[in-house]
Amino acid sequence: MQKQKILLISPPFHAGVVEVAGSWIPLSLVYIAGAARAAGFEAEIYDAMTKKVGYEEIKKKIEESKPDYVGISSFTCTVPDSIKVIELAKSINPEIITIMGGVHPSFMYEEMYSLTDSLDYIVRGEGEITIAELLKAHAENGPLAEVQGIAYKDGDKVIATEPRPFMDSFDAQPMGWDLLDWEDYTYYIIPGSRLASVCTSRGCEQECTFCSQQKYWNRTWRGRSPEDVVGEMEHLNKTYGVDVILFTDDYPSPDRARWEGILDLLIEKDMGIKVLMETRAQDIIRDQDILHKYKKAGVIHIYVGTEATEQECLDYIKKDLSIEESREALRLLREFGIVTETSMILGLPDETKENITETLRLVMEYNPDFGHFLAIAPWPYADIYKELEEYIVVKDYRKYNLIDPIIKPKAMTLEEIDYAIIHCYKTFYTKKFNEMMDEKDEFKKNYLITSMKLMMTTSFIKKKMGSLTYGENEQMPPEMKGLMHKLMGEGHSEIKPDKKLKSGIIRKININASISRVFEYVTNPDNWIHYVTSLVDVRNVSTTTLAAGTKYEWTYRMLGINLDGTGSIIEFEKDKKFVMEMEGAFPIRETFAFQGDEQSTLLTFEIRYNVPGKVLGVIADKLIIEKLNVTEAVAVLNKVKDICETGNQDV
Ligand code: B12
Ligand code: SF4
Repeated sequence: MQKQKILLISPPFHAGVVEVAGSWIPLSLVYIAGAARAAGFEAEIYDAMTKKVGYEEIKKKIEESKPDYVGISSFTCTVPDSIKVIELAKSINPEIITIMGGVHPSFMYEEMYSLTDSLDYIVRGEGEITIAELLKAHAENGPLAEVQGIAYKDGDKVIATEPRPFMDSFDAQPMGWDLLDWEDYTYYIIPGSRLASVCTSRGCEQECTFCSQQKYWNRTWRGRSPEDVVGEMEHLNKTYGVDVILFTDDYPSPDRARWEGILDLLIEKDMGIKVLMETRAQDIIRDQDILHKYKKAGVIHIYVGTEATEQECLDYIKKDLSIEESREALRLLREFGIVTETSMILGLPDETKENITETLRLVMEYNPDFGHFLAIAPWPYADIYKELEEYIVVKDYRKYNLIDPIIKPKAMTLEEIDYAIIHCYKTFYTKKFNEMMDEKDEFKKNYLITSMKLMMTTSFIKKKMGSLTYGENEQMPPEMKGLMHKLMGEGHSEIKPDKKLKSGIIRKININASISRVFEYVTNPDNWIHYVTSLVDVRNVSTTTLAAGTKYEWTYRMLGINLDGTGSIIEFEKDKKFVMEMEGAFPIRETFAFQGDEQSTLLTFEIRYNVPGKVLGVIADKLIIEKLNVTEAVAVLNKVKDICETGNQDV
């Protein structure tokens, strides 16, 4: 009998913060795929999040793969996109069984069934044993009620079976590493690197009230043995050339003996793997006598969750931490040459402008290499939720991304919170620019500069700090502009907006369709990703409001790199002309001119752009030469012709 197949998909959602630094492994799916295969099923992974593809590609993938089951992982801000994916699966084939896992559906299973009719099962909590039992029970018509840790619908009733106890140990799990497209995973800060994720422990015994993780793992902690962890790292290194690894653990180091065992083994194996991780400030202080081992074992970057700079606030969110501990931990890491990152949670109900000013002052004093100023997101299953509920003014889960403010504090508006966050970013990074240029450690200096460049060219930071390439420079403090020139090289000024765009090509095509049909098709933002194949996402634009001045955001994929930018419609003359200008790595203007009648249309397409000089160096030149050339223009025109003539998007 042919094996049944599960296709595991990551939701195509992008908050644009952590993704700036790398393209990350969907580790939950690697574990689930491994467990499904061990249970006798075929498994496939489609990492739509990392591939930055849209629903059209996901649809194609599902159609090609013909799975019996589609599984998706979801946390709160990815819920709407996860639902869209399973709805898509059902629309392609209603026989496909859909399964969701992850923190949000695990707690909010009733809600999930109220949001969609396309969801068959939820795997609640740790997934490996549950998925194996669920697939088997389903395939063999076994009793579902006996499968621990799932939810499903029986008529109108949502049934949740009894919780699944955590595995005693999760050493030696079967993994689906071979199912990943390894070319996709790299840590942009270290060019040419191959990035993977390893989970050395699960859970956390702390009780921070804003955190979903301690709730998810029921305030338990389990660590894998050092041999198992390092063995897996060695396998990844040898088999896939992995040389940068993120430890996904919430808290990898509470057990010092185990942790030191991992460091010792890494030192002994000397694989040259660089490790990125997070831990608690207290452990850094505890480990000051072995911080040299961290460094030697390859740990290059540590995130320490400081969360707040006022003791009162730390106590309120039950963060068992003192201000002094945060300060000391960051100081120690600096002393050992490890890159430090931390974040502050802003926007709790009692937040005031004065508090935020003080938080910023103290963060500057803590002086981490990277600082994040996050808007509190009230996960509906977190301990703090009840206290925050009455202050919630935003319900859209997509915005529960730690960037968009959700809570309106008593004494501040949402706009004020957003502005305060922007102000914190600007002030903090202006100071950082200066320090970075003076950094003595060459590795660290390059690391910081590359990170900064990446941050500057992506939508989130641009939104927060003003465009550093051109356009919205007004938002950038003058001293920062100067530093940016220094950072990006002398050519930086050349990518300022030059409305007299120089280079360009023009191509024309005859289309056997009416001018109104062609105009309508070309100008509909929903269609842009269909006829411009390297465009992977267009955001914040509505088809109904399109006019000169309409703005939008886009993501392009070129030479395997995703580029974000903003665009605006410059001219919109019905059935005559459509001009858009895009701002990102370099300015591009695209003009579509329409001539014709009810029967046929002559479509002229012109691309103009500015060569950005030395600024983005070889990459930009390659993009211009290899991509924005005749091939691209002709491909666009052919696609428009094909679709307008046949009405079929898939041609
Ligand atoms: C790596 C990571 C990422 C990566 C990759 C995510 C991915 N594709 O998996 C990247 C960098 C892209 C990312 C981004 C973000 N992340 Co993130 N991320 C993590 C992190 C550190 C590890 C996730 C992981 O791999 N865990 C290891 C796996 C094995 O565990 P697991 O996911 O829990 O999976 C198990 C079970 O949950 C279950 N399961 C999970 N999924 C499924 C699916 C099926 C079908 C089944 C059957 C079972 C199942 O089975 C698995 C095995 O037991 C977690 C924190 C953490 N420690 O989990 C945060 C975390 C998930 N991220 C979070 C957030 C907020 C974000 C961002 C919004 C941050 C930002 N502003 O940029 C963005 C949003 C996504 C985006 N694209 O922009 C939050 C989510 C909070 C919440 N409750 O909703 C977390 C929990 C961090 C935190 N401490 O708050 N993230
Ligand atoms: S914030 Fe960190 S330390 Fe606090 S409960 Fe969550 S995982 Fe644990």
